[in-house]
Amino acid sequence: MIELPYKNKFETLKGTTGLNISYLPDFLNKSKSDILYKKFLDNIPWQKYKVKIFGKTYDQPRLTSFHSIGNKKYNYSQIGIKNNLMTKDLINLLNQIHDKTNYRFNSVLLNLYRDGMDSNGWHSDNEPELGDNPKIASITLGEERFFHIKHKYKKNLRYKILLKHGSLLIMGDKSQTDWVHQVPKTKKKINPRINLTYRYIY
Ligand SMILES: O=C(O)CCC(=O)C(=O)O
Repeated sequence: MIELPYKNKFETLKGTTGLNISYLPDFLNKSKSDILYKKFLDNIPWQKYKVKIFGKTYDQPRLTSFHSIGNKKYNYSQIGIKNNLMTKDLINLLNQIHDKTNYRFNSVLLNLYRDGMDSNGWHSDNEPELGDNPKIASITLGEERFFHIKHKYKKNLRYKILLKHGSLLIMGDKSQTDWVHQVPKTKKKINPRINLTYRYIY
């Protein structure tokens, strides 16, 4: 797996084949990131959902909360996820992402990875309500974790990037149709990480 190089400016990452992701490590400054991390940790209505894999039911290995403008219905992983209202902080971030990227979003899925054993397995964000070629904006707060992305069919195309506190990652064109991504477990003793993925739901 190749670690992606990046600079301290917003750009599509080079050295990849057909992968369209952009990364900005210091999207939010440290004090803003620290404040939001604490606020979200304490105030988001985190829930533990169950998933069915090959007929067996498991706890999802992370906590989750979904928020949207206009009560959008999201059949995420078929877990019957509850819809919450957008808070002022969540709307502010949505507007800040729009200013930076011009992409429009109307909802956000938050994940709380409580420790290194929490994770997110290989998947694409490709539910029908996200449309044909979804773009996703992903903000990280708290502990740094590796994010892996690999091509669905070309086995040699596998990349990873360490997502930093306050960073923004954009998964652009074809990232959900031709690629899958994951946040793997780690045995290291680490602090919690919050991730926000902004999405457009039709
Ligand atoms: O935590 C991350 O960086 C990725 C989250 C993700 O893949 C998802 O919520 O679908």
